[in-house]
Amino acid sequence: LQSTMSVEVERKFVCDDDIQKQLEEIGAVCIGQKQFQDKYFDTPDFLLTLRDVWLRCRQGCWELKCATVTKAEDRVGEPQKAELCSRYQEITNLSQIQLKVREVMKEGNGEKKTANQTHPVVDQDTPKTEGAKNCPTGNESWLMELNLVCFAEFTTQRCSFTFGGEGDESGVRVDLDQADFGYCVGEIEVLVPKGEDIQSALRKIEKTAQRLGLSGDQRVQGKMDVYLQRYCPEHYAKLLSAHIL
Ligand code: V4E
Repeated sequence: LQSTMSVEVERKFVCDDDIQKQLEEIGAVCIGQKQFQDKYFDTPDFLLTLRDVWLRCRQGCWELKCATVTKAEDRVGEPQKAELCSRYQEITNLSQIQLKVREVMKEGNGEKKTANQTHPVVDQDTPKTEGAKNCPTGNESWLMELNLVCFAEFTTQRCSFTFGGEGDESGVRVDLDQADFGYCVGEIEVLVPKGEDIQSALRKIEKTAQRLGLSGDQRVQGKMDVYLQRYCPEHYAKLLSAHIL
């Protein structure tokens, strides 16, 4: 990621056995495979995830994903399309992550939040050296200070595809993920830089989904849904009743 602030718009899909062939048929090119380990953190009473805020350490780098709109707001306008796609603000600069986490925790402790936005996008300039700053030095005392503990840990094998040229699919990426606890899922995603057009990303994702022949009538579970359902049923139940998952 170049910027520490962008919005990830994505749609998950169930991948069948010939998905790789289908992707190649519509002009997708495999840009590589990788394996990464994710560790997700929250307070023991789930202060962050119950607010749709996801703190993780991926291969030693910190990332925070925050819902930019609530699920209810997402249904206004174009119901079918919006519901299938999720939008999360991504923050990768460690001090911005810590700031945001503290802010969310304060909200969780009874402070009022802004009426229309779940998590307003904070407009801060990105320090040019953010990559270096994010690499943990082994000093993770901020986690203890904020009472954050690891609640999920898994490894993913990912095969990524993109589309060349300037066409409808430019900027669209398709990831095929296989988690080590035995779950596979596909994602069509577009990363939208801070302040740029989300609608165009939604249209591109929709177009790619159509070309892959995906029907939009089922809710597809992400890796985290399946992980929590299997290994942390209490946490899972709480997120379900809060309509986070
Ligand atoms: C669980 C969750 C989030 C954490 C990240 O989940 P996801 O994007 O599925 O992981 P991954 O590995 O594909 O991350 P990437 O490499 O793309 O950055 S962010 C939001 N949620 C909640 C959530 C939801 N509301 N709905 C669905 C279908 N999945 C997850």
